[in-house]
Amino acid sequence: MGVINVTPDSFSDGGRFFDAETAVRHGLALAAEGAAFIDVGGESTRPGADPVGVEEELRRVMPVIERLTGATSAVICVDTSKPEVMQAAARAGAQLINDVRALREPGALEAAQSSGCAVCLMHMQGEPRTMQAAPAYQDVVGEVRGFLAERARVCRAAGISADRLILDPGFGFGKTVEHNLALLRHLRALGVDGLPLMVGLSRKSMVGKLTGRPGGERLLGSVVLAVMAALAGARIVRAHDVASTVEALKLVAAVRES
Ligand code: 8Y4
Repeated sequence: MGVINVTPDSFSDGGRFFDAETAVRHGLALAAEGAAFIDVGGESTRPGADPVGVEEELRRVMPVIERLTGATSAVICVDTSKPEVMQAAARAGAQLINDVRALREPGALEAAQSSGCAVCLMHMQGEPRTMQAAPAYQDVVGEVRGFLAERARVCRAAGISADRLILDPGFGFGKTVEHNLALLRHLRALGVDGLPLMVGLSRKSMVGKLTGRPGGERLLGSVVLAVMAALAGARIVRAHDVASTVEALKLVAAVRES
């Protein structure tokens, strides 16, 4: 899964002017590099980020989703927690909802169900603004697994069939490096009912903390973690550097399938 951000921190002018064409070109490039999914997100979920309103989020993502769905065979994924954005994106042709709040916002469960989209349910402790202040668990693997199992159960009870569900432990979302390492070490134990697992490790602070590399120099570390996650059973890898990640995962697949 390739990522295109349409949040102000990704615009050189600080977000006053948003160029949908540039984002669409980026999305098409990621598809050409081998991304099966393009994730389009208009709410920054970085640690410390402020919430964004529904009108602003629609203004950011919809022009990009509308143009991309007609222009690529990659599956378009909308990264949102808002029911209005889920519905609008689905009407424009998005087929996957990536919700870091796992459909816990009011109306989100019903919107996702009626959209017909598949859904990635992600674990997060707290909210983006404060989640990295003091992450704490008794048993991080057990608690993340329990949360994902419960959200999957709620989704199925709401009419979202198992073949529409993907689970994600949410690396970095209310987790210390030690928590992230425990989750990656025990990724297989996070499996619930055979549902596919997605991981996002690309460029995250964990890579920086373990290698000493700043944001722009985390490609090698990100690809190594992607390979380790794939070997541990991850089925979808969310990444910024699609060409390198796809190349690495081709090798993983070749070794495993021979
Ligand atoms: C540089 C750029 C450094 C971006 C860090 C980041 C996940 C996710 C994010 C994830 C799922 C991010 C929306 C964080 N991470 N969705 N979203 N799983 N499902 N940070 O791990 O990429 S945003």
